[in-house]
Amino acid sequence: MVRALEKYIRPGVKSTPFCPGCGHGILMGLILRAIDESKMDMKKMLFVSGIGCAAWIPSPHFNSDTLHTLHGRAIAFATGAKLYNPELCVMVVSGDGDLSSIGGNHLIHAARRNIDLKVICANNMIYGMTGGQAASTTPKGARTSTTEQGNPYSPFDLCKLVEAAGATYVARYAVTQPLALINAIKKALHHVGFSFIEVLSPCPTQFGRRNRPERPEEIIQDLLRRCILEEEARGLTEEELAERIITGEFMP
Ligand SMILES: Cc1ncc(C[n+]2csc(CCOP(=O)(O)OP(=O)(O)O)c2C)c(N)n1
Ligand SMILES: [Mg+2]
Repeated sequence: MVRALEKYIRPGVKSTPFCPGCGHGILMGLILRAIDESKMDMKKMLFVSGIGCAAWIPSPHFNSDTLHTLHGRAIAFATGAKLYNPELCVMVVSGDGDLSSIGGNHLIHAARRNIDLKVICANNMIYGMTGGQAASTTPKGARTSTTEQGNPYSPFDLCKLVEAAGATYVARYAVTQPLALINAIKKALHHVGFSFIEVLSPCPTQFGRRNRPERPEEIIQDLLRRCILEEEARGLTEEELAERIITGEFMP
């Protein structure tokens, strides 16, 4: 068997910590595929992550320099590294909670300054690693360990947030749209300026078990049914769009 991406995996890494049905492993493969197709030299890259399941995507798995930092502070560390060595291609891979809840201020200000970082946010709409608490991305009404009666708050639209703050490449895709996602990551790799990709990644263990759909294959089918490209959404009514998740490139 030929494992085409094996050279990008750090020697000694035999498995990942992700639960069955988690989307983070799919995202991990797609990032490596985009790097491979872009012919990026991993020696000239730095991967920065915070704390959470998503933060394990690059570290310790990628055979490159990785900086596994403090919860919510990945973008702050990444900014420092990029300023110190502007030649470095700095990619931040972390979770929705890490980047937009505790780390929300770093996110918007790095976008405002248009710092040349490639930020990939694995959005499973919950704090997965710590027991399923509500995040700033948890949908209204969703049950989590801290909102047992349903989340009373509306979530951030992360793409609108960073776009309004000043990000210059912004896209959203689910792990069920692998080719579009690889393409978006390739574009972010070549874009100079603050690039942000929101990746919808299922978490059956913490989100699914408290909500519907619950089972991994049902969550995947649900994403396949609900994700719609921005251009396809244009002709639809508000009612037709109610259940849909709009994906695509929003900036430039
Ligand atoms: C200062 C601080 N506060 C809280 C925590 C506990 N903590 C670790 S990861 C995490 C949430 C991670 O959620 P997310 O970034 O969405 O990643 P996921 O596990 O869902 O992939 C929390 C609250 C911490 N490590 N440090
Ligand atoms: Mg999360």
